[in-house]
Amino acid sequence: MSLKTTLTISTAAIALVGVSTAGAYAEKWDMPLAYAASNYHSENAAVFAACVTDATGGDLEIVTHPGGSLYKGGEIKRAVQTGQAPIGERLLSAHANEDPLFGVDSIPFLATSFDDSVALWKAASGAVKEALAKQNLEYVYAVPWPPQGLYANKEVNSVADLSGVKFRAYNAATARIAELAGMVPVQIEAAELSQALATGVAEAFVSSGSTGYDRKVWEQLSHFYDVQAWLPRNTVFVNKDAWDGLSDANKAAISDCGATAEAAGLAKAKELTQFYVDGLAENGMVIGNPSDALKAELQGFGEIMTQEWLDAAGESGKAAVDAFKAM
Ligand code: PCA
Repeated sequence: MSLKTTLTISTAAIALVGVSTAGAYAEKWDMPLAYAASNYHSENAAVFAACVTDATGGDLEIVTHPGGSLYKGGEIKRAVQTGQAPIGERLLSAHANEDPLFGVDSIPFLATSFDDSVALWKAASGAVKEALAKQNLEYVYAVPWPPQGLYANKEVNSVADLSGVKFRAYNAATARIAELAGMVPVQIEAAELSQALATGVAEAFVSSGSTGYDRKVWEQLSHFYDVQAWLPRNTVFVNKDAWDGLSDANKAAISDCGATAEAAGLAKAKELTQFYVDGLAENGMVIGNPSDALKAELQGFGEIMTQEWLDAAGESGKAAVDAFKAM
């Protein structure tokens, strides 16, 4: 018997043992993630996956695939809707063109702190869950990114300084800001951001300190303005058919581990916000607050975009925003 055959047989034997100890219906779920393995969202998802695997005694094993390695960010939601992947994590606001409710967390200057982000989610998540259900998706948990600021390769004192700049957008809201500011939007996933900056495809963007830090954008860009414009979320969802096929115990494991992950992810985001901004500064970037002029102009865009969003989102959108404002 050749060495290769021996190895193949013993691997098969190990696999069989694995199946028999994990129970007759043991399942393995691959979970695509768009962001880097070292990012706190991805680390939190790995803890969530281990939590489910443990809580089900291995009956349902979840394995994360960070960095867009299984599906790229832009493909993850469709992959889960169609059952190609049973579970996944996605920046839901990137799909606001499908349903404006998915963009409730990216309305400029509506909810600009962690506390407001939590309150907005309390007010809006019911409607978002319903919108997901209409697309064959079961909501599990969502975790915010730190507040969004402006990255540029030069000093920016007003919107006029941004005219004609190539701007990396990650959703419809960021593309709309680019349009309002006379910039040229280009949709790029975080995984491709460093390359886009290095090749001059993009020269500026809006994101958190987290993504600037992960992508080492100090290699191309010089300024970060801590605008604190909104806190978008990554959301984890399960294919509805896969969900319906689970035992009650396994559903409970996902829900419980999801609730834990939502709280732990939020705490991590808060804890790391300053660390990321400090990291940008330590690597030579100029960190500042936006000038009064820039802030006022961006807030003007926020007013326009809030109205546009309310018009598009209809009754349930308005109810969510009203409930948030009343909190
Ligand atoms: N990082 C993600 C979305 C929001 C954020 O802070 C990104 O830039 O893709």
